[in-house]
Amino acid sequence: MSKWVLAALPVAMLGWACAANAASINAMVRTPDGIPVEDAAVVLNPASGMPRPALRRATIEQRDREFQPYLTIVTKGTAIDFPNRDPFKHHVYSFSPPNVFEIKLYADKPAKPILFDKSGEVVLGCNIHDWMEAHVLVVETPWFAKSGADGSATIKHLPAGAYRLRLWHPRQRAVVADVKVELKSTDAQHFDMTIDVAPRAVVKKPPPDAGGY
Ligand SMILES: [Cu+2]
Repeated sequence: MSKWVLAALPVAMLGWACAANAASINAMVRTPDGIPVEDAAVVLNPASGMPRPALRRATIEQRDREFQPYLTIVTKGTAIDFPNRDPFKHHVYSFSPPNVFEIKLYADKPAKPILFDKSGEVVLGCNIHDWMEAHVLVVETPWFAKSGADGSATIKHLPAGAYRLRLWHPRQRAVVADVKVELKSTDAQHFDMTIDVAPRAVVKKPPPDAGGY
């Protein structure tokens, strides 16, 4: 929209235009050696006045004797479904306070989702399949993204304002200091970020025909 058109708009419309959530950030996450890091959480916490997030629903599948996805980021108050897509039972648990829970041996979809109403880091396991591992990061803010295989994570539709940018990974070797971010209404800011991540422990799973296990 050109400047003279904007100037012709009534004041009420301008107010709306200023309030639009038009800023975005993109983070490129790499190891100190420059290798792209997948499954990093990029989280934007407003410096003041956390908005009330809309209630959400998420899904973590058990498929081919693995959790999918490996990392799920949710806003506090999200209910997560744990559908079992395998032809045998799983037994999902978390020992991570304060989000401790257990879904005892089950097939198909459990009747109720699990409510994640406390922020924090949650490790998921399965009592039957030792190698199964997944993570949930429960955050306060509605603004977050997960890096893809290329190490890139983008958060869109951000209101202008001051934020703290948090970088986290389930296998990080050290805590990364938050970065202060100041966003104007139409900013698209880029951040090159570094995090040292341990390799995923390889726990060998038995062949798929091992008696339904
Ligand atoms: Cu299992």
